[in-house]
This record gives sequence, structure tokens and C-alpha cells, in this order.
Amino acid sequence: KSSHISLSVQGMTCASCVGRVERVLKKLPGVEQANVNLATERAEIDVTDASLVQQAIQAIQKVGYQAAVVS
Ligand code: 9UX
Repeated sequence: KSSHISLSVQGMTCASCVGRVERVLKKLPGVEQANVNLATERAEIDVTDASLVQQAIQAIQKVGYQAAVVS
């Protein structure tokens, strides 16, 4: 079932970083929405299944940032 997940994202320093993270997240199958905030260092994502969280974290790490589940 659909879930909302908050991720902490570290290493972003500009708006282009934010755009890069949002883009890779939205490209993942099962990610319905992704909003990334530079100031709070959070990514808020809606996914079709909570098990997608590990793929989301890997996708963020692959483009050069650190990510972890907040809740
Ligand atoms: Mo600008 Mo963000 O080079 O990595 S995209 S700081």
C-alpha cells in the first residue's frame, strides 16, 4: 500500500543538488511524489510500497549524497 517516507539527505549545497535528488527519486518505479528541501535536508516521498525505501536511498547515494530513513 502507499506510504509516505521521510529521508534525511546530507551533502546538498545548492538548488541544483536538490533538483538532481528529486529527479532520481521521481524516476524510480513506485515513487509517486518526491519533494526535497535543502534547508531541512529532507526528502519527503510517497511510494507505492514501503519496501522501496532502500532503492530510494541507493539512488540518492549513487548521485553523490548521503541518505537515511527518518521515519
Ligand atoms: Mo552546484 Mo550542487 O555544482 O552539487 S549542483 S553545488
